[in-house]
Amino acid sequence: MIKLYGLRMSNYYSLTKALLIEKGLDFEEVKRPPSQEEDFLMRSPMGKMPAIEVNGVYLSESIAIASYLERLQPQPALLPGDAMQAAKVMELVCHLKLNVELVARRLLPEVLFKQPVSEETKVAVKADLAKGMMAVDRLFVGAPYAAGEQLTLADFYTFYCFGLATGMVNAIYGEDLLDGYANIQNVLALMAEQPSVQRVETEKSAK
Ligand SMILES: N[C@@H](CCC(=O)N[C@@H](CS)C(=O)NCC(=O)O)C(=O)O
Repeated sequence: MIKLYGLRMSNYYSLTKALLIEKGLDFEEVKRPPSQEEDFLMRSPMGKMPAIEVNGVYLSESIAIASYLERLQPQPALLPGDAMQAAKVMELVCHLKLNVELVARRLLPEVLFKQPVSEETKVAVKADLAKGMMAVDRLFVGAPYAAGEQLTLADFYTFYCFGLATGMVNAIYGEDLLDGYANIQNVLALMAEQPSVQRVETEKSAK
């Protein structure tokens, strides 16, 4: 049985949980807040959630976990069979994660923890996000899914990366990050209907 460590409030924990459900794998959720304590660092060396445990082996980083799950349970496939098409999906995932979510995350201390972020950071984040959005837009297919006809990992990253990024941008700048990005909005709407995602989101509010 796979153990999933972290908290349901985390977007990457939620994404990983949705993938486990999508793959039909048995798993157990173990509620653990992120920490720099040794017992957490041995699961996740940066002290971040999520991490999984399989037969006593720990694995952190959602992309590494997604890659493991894809090999462990190939069906339903969340990457195309063609090597280049699969790499293009991962390219989109990287840009969503590194150039949108991680950039918007710099605003998180002010939005969630009332720790003010400097004006300099807010200006820099806005400029970096504009570049990140252009990069994502160049790669995003949205017909109907993020990478084309097939539901892939990119759809799960779209849902959970923009879940955080749109909230941060709205709270700090009072703007809609997805204004003018109808294809991304359509994927968010599709993913909100995906049963695995619905279960994750429903269980977030449960004890
Ligand atoms: N690159 C990591 C990011 C994980 C991440 O940012 N986790 C956040 C919660 S969503 C966290 O644990 N933050 C606490 C901290 O940084 O101490 C992944 O994809 O799994």
